[in-house]
Amino acid sequence: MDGNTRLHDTPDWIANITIQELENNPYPFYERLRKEAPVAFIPALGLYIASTKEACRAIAKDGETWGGFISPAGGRTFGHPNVLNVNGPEHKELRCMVDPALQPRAVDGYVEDLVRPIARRYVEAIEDKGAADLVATFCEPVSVRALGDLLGLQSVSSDKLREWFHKLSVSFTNAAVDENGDWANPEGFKPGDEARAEIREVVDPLLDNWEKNPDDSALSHWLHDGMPEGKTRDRERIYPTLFVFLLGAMQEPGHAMASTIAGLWTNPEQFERVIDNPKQIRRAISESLRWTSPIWSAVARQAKKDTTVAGVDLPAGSVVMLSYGSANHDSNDYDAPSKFDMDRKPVPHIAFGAGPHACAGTYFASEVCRIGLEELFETIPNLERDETKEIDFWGWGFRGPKELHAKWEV
Ligand code: 261
Repeated sequence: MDGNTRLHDTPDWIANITIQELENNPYPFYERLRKEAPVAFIPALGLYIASTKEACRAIAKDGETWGGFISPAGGRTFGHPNVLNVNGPEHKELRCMVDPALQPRAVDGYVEDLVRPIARRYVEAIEDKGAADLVATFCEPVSVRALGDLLGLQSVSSDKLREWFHKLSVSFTNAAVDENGDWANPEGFKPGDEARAEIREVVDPLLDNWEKNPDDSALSHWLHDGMPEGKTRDRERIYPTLFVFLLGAMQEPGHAMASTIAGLWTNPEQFERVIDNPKQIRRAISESLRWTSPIWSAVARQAKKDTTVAGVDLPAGSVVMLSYGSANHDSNDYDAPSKFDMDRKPVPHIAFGAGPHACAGTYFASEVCRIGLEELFETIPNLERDETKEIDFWGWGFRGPKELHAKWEV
């Protein structure tokens, strides 16, 4: 955490913030940050946070000054080198490994055949029940099955993939440090350690097979693409990025689907409009990504040289976390930002980031959500919120509804 260990004049309201408060509801704290300290040092995290759209965008886009950097808890969870925290040629190599399967042109070629049957299967499993928690029975399973099958993990059950991302997520977001900069809760990394060990046990034999028998799966391509004839990529260069995918790319399309439904439930007129006109699902997803950004505050950058952002001087080595979920509520860009409103002016959100480390899965994730929600709304057009159950959003690093109780006449 070099560059961040200097003494800071931190006001009490910032010094006393806890990760738990942020996880329950980050919005009030961030509203004040955006007004009073758009780039602020947060002692509980041992790093800076950027909270406005302008600061987040400026940092993300400026790859000359800012390099991709993983939060300390993220580095502890994924290991090195992963696609989030390498730069220059090393970053290019890992992007060349993951990008081909996720290019819009490639996705258009397979995504219907991949995702629609999956979505149909999970909606058929609940269709006759008349009630369900859509997070556990639909959003998460569709999200993990779509990416799991793309990667070549057909032999791993959806429940196992869900367990893995939940465990990796607990570890990734175990970010609190004490006054010495040491982990406040070292036990919090255990679930991630367990998941990683199990993932290697399951995936190693699959990689053994793909080394000799390449196929169409994305992981087979990760092994072979860009390698000299007869050589495959070293596994230590694959696993850290695979762990990144098994967390973020597995979890976030599910969060996005769930938040889209929850957002629509806050606006019955717009919900009805989307059910009647599925072409509007794309717009609903986009507004939902702004309203509750799934990767709310989980990516960071490190200054390569001394620089100034939002009037704050940041020495080389400073780490700044980009809180996109806050940037997407910036009142400079959005009126009444906490309202879900599909009809608002389409000012682009920054939920997929920007610049050299912008999300590789932007198009794939959006298509998974679109097809998932199309199948759900077409099969169960009389879907309603179960008003007897609360909708609790949770998470600061990653955010979405914990459960989403729906009912319908069968
Ligand atoms: C595939 C993107 O995954 C992540 C993004 C940001 C933080 C952690 C992740 O696993």
